[in-house]
Amino acid sequence: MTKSIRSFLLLAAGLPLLGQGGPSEKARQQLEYTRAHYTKFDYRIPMRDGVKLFTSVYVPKDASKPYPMMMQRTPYSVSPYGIDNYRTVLGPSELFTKESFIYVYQDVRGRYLSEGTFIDVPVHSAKLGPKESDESTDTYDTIDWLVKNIPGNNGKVGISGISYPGFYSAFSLIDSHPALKAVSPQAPMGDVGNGDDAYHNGAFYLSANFGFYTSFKPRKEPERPRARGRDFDYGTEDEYDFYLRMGPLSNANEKYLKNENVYWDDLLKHPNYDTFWQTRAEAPHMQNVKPAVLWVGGWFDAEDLAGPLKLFYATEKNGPPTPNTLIMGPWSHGGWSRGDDDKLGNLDFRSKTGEFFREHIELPFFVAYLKDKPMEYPKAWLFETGTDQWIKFDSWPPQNSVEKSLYFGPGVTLSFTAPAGAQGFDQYVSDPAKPVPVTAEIGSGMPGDYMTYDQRFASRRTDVLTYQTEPLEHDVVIAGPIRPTCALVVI
Ligand code: PG9
Repeated sequence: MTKSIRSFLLLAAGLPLLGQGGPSEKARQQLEYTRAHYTKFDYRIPMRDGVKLFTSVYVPKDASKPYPMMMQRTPYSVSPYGIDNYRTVLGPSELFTKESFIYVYQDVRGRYLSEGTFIDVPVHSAKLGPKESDESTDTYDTIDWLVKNIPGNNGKVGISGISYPGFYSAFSLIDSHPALKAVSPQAPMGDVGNGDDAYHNGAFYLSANFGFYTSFKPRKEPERPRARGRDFDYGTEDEYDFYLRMGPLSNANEKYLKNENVYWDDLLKHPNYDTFWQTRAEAPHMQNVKPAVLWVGGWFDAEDLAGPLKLFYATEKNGPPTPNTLIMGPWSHGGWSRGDDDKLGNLDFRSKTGEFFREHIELPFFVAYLKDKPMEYPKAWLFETGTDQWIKFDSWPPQNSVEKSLYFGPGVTLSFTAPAGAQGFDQYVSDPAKPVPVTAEIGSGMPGDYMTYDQRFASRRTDVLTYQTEPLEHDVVIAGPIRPTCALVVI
């Protein structure tokens, strides 16, 4: 698993990133606060098809008033397990822990202590029978049970999650429970076959997926997370060399995965955007969305940049006019959930963008819709890189934006003016024995900030085409969808 995904998953499971000497002093204080102000309960909540989902609930000890419930549904475990073991932070950030909600964490169907069978990137079926379930009905049934059984709740529920938990957050919007009032799908895996995680416009994300699926595997029966190292010896820390030695991807099973991971096998069985992937896209199901939605994504998110944008547009197009806001910041995958985020790789954004988001956007959103403290949100609230400023937009793309075309031209040029004369073409020889690296640095796994890297080391290769405009005579702001259209002919 890549470093960025591994540390992100630890955080997603509410575990402090341990330094060399164990929990930090800050994590110790957070844990002390959580224990002093909340009581933890564990439940196995029955779904309509009888499967029971393991759910941990943290209830404020101050029973003087009712509280809304904030929920996260995850395939990455709701560790730590056991009613005597507490998460250090409750909610999307430590600001929530002190704001006081009832916090709900659930192992999704088929993962860790929940019953049932896990389906990787499951499909939504609009034709479910009364006793048939999918992730939208599991969310509905869970909310229904919580509202009826958790003492001291105010009947309002919010859901938030990043990446896979973001996928489940978006799923909760389908035929949502009436108590679900506010949802923030963050870096949701909205279209895994085209733009998120597996394939980006046809390119397979090898390092990220091989690293992920070497540990994200089917389980045989409900189990707690097991401490695990690598299941096999890579034989090198040089990833470029490792994949060259692997040879064709079909060798991965024989050499390393031993046919134990159907999730990985599915990726290789579907290299094109076929019905397998089309039926897993969430955008077609963003219909008649009723809760308020805060879509969150990072401009430098190498895993799920497409998801928040595609699902925001779909929700906007399909209506009804529920509060539907897009937040995009200068962040890597999940970067907004921790740290100051004033820098990423070699870029300096000159302000603490993550802190700003958590304090002025994320927490107020849930307080507004779950604690009746209304707050007006713009249609889009985006961080413009370059000028390094947050800008609010009443519509997105902006009303004053002008659609422009950039054209490939002779001599690998790029221009806002269509080239004169007949259509041309460029060509290069791609040698599988010398593939193009994504970074000059050889690490282990896809570095989380690699989208900020200087790619000139690659653009000089004869098997890379780099199109360049003449020097720009004025600043250009790109605001809105970028739709590349070009014909790639492989001979
Ligand atoms: N979006 C991340 C991921 C999911 C599936 C495969 C690879 C990466 C994540 O949930 O961390």
